[in-house]
Amino acid sequence: MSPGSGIHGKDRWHHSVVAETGSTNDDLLRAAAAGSLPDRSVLRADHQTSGRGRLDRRWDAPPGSNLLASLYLADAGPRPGDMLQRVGVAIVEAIDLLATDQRATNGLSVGLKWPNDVLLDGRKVAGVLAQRSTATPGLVVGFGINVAWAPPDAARVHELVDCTPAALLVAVLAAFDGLPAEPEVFATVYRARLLTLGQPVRIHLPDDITFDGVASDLEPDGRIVVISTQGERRSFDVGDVVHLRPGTE
Ligand code: BT5
Repeated sequence: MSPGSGIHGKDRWHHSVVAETGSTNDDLLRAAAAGSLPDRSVLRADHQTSGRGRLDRRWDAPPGSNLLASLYLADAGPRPGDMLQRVGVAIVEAIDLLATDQRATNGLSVGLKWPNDVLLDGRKVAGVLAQRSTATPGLVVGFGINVAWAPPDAARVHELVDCTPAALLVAVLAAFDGLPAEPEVFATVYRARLLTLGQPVRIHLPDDITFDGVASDLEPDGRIVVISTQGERRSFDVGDVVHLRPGTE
């Protein structure tokens, strides 16, 4: 199984920066459709006027304060979801590495909420959004990391370490390239960064149906296994889940 060009191709990233755009994901999808985008393109914006979250939600950040970037991977491999996991882990590792370098000592820890929200001190510090190019086999993976600003109840990297969005992007790309290519080895790394395992969760399914239990395992294909208090074991795909909430709700 090929893990995809984004992993094999340890050649350089094709890096662009813009002061303002609508959405870096939209820009790369458009360039990919026009056939003009090299593999491993990366676009960073100081400001997005219509930053996207999943399911048509918004991603907010005041101009110049946060890291807003997208990667284009021309061949994302047979399981594009793996790339989301890889970017999520790369963000966690980059923040961790900066904290180690700066000997950050306030004890705030960073990790992943399944499938790939990044949490700092239990609050969301980064979100990842993958979108397939309709015109090419490529995948655009965008990420927003709160560096100097966060909305209420979310976290900022500056609570832990001092860095600029540009420096953080370099650290994320280096961490991405340093991840193990072999899917089985990477799965171990992903699992080690996942805070959700062992947590009580509520799975929100369509039609207002919920399933409560403890997130106990991951299937080899990335689905999360939840065991209810009655002992019922079910696996959920990200596509089935409306919202997953670790905690006691
Ligand atoms: C995500 O969506 O977490 C994916 C966010 C991806 C954003 C990047 S920025 C670069 C690239 N270009 C884009 O246009 N998008 C990508 P989701 O899980 O749906 O989270 C969105 C929800 O998080 C919103 O409904 C808000 O409630 C909340 N939110 C908005 N801005 C936030 C922020 N800066 N920090 C934390 N939460 C935020």
